[in-house]
Amino acid sequence: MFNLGCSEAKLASEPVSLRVSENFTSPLGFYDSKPTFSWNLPTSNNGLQQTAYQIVAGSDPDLLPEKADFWNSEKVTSSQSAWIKYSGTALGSRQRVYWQVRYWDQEGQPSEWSKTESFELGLLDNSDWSAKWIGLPTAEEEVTGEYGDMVHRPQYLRKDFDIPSDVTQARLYITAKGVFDVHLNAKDISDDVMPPGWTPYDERIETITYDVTDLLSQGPNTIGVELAPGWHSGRLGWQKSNWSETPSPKVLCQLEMIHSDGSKSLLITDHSWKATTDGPIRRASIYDGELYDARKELEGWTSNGYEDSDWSKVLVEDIDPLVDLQPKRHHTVKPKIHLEAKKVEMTDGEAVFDLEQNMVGVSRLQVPMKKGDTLKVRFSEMLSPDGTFYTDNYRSALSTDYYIADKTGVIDWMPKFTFHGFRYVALSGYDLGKTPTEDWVTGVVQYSDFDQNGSFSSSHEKLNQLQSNIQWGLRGNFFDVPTDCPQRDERLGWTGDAQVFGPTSLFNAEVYSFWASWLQSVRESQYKNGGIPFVVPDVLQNNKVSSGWGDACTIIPWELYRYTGDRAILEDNYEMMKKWVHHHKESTTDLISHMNSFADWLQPFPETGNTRGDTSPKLIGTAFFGYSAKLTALTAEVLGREREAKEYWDLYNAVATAFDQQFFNADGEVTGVEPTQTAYLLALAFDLIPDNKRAKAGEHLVAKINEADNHLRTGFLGTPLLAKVLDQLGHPELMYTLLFKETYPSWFYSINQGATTIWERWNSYSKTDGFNPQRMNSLNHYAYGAIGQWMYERIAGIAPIEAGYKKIRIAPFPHEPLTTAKASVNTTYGEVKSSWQIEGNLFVLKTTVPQNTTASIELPTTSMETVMVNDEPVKNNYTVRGTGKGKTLSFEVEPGTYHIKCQLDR
Ligand code: RAM
Repeated sequence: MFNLGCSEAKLASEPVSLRVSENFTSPLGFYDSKPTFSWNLPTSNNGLQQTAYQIVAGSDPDLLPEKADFWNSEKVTSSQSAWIKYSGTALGSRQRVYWQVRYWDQEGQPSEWSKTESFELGLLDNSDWSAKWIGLPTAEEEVTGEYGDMVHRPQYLRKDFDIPSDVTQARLYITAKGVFDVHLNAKDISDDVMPPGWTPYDERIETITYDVTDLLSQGPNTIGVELAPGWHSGRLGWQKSNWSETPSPKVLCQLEMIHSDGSKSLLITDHSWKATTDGPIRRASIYDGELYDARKELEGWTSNGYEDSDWSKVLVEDIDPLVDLQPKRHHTVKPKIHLEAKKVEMTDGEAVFDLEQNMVGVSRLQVPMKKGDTLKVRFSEMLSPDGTFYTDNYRSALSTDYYIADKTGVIDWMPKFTFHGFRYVALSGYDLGKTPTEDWVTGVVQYSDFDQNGSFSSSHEKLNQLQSNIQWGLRGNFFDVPTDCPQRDERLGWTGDAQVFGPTSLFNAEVYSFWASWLQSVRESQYKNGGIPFVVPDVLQNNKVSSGWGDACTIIPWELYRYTGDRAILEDNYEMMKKWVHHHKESTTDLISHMNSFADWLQPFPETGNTRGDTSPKLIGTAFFGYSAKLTALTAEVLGREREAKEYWDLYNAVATAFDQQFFNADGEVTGVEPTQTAYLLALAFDLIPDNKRAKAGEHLVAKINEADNHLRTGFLGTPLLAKVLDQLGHPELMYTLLFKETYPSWFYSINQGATTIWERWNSYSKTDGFNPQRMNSLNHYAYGAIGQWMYERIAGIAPIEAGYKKIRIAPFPHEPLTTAKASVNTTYGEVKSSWQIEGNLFVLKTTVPQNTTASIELPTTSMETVMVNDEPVKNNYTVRGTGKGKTLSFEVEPGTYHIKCQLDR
């Protein structure tokens, strides 16, 4: 075992958890030819700190570490164990790179070398592709969908080919204008859902790489691709749009093989492929569902020798040099969780299955049917009080699947090229001779393939339900892009929703690459004048912007940096941030904004009765202008651009002055516009009024909240700021009051009405009044889940002080009605844990601080003499930072696990 005190030549344990770029582990078809390297120091309770590191990288594992042919960083004196930039030989497409790392500890002792990790690049350039786009001209078929719009019939494309000699390595590079599923020799080669996913297709289409070495053999082989419209050629954006005019879906693939004699061969999509639309998937639409006709199954079509003489020749299209083909830079959507139906009941002739959880994905159906019958599968997020399906909130999305049986017996089917948001599934058309049982329906939960990153729980059942609802909101709306909702005729990448939920998502899930990827889409979608569209990818194409929404382009990069410590995310997005701030400026008169705004969207009890709430759009626009300027200044500082940093600080200060003069009086009160909770929250959260007014403005805010009988009156923009501001004002207990409110509007209100996800509106449904009459009423909308950040940061008490948690704040704030709370977060340096409970008048905290960091622990006491750390009084090795900052006592600790007890002052 590693022993710090020991100065023998025994090497320290090796680094673990080796990652490249945005936390990828041994990626294949990797996008980043200039990756960064990260690792963790081994877990042990010994205050381990890194003082230096060395990285080696090479083309062959046998060359490591001594003869690394790509890069040897040599010993670098640095405590940085994450985001180290590769600076070796330039790497090209297909290159496989092996790497190792070691570190020196605080005694100057080197560690063992880590295990060897690797990554393999995908096809980085359009010029790497010999393949051509192929497909059938499905637009010409003029098929009408259920919704009455023209749809592209799904296609089946195939090719038999011969492999002359043994294959030692094979990679399939593939993508589509549309969505696909690919088979080799009768095997479905992956469980990816609707790859390649959704990017601004006019700018960039992502490509996927599969290792198919084991699926090929010498002799005859066959490849088959199913292709459907997906986001590329399907209807989007809640209207009967002109998307039917989009070009027919196409596929592009290139199979590259290396043979045992060292030779290489290639199979590409070209004119020699055959295709048909006469297969079982008759229709597939994201909004409207899928129709599968089993009578049309093409038995054996992905096996060699299938008779395809009546299939059509494909049309061939060259690769467009203006559209970048780039390896997918985050994880594909996968089936992640399987939910059993818990109940089944008959309602109006349909068998209604209840999964007891609102979810996103598809249903797997194992249902008895009679030959020739059509199974109709309807979905709903909630039942009306009379037990019937509530589908008004799907609006025009038909969200219905059909299956036509080819024989009598139990089918086993789930659709491929659609997804639904639902808790209930209604079946009709099954074999009426059979009694429905729960095992007929399984909910297959699909989302971008990320791992859980944190956990939170407490002694309070409803708070735990809220945490569960937040996590389900996250699973439901991370379907390749961040969406506002997953069920109605929308499911779009609304920028405002994304910026409010970003931080909470990072606590709960490993979504760094997800966000970094989406930000690339945001950059690609930025208008020439610097504007950021409402939604990304920008299917609305209306050239409009909204304050608080477009600011996603400054807020998300900054938050990603704060939580990861990776400067690259700032480098990548800095130009976009600057252009957006410029656009803000262009939308002002004397620095007061007149930018359009969705404003405090869906604020409860709006005076005006509209969805945009009562807070002045001018105040909101000016506040976000100032905030975006500030984040750009901070970014410029991190990037070492001092002149620009000054420029943006000056701008921020000027905007703050204008804001203060325009909207606040000398008494720290909002004037001239509606003095809403959100008006105060924005001023305080974004630091837009002078210090000497903050306390007064804070009092006005608290008075506003008191006036509302301690209820929030905030919508999308104000709600995420409540906790931070009340905490800064020294009123975290008021945040507890708001959070534990049971009555409307509050988080628990929806839970009391039966919510299993976060809702779009504080009152999307109530037991007394039923559903909100508005059809824009998603029951799976993550925005109000933004409170999750505070649950981690202050209830459990885990937050970064320095970017990436290099320095950590452990500052739990215990308060009634909680008696315990606990959380863990997997950070850049390893897992941080905090778990507390109240025992009589004692506060008991157990916390783990990962290696190569330090933490400041803040305890809810001022009686230093009562503090015991690992059964010893706070002394010597602990630095006490003052005996009572507010009501806390803080001291710094090195990595390790600490059991702490103290007298609770509250
Ligand atoms: C609706 C949704 C979405 C919101 C926009 C402004 O489409 O509620 O979440 O961002 O409006």
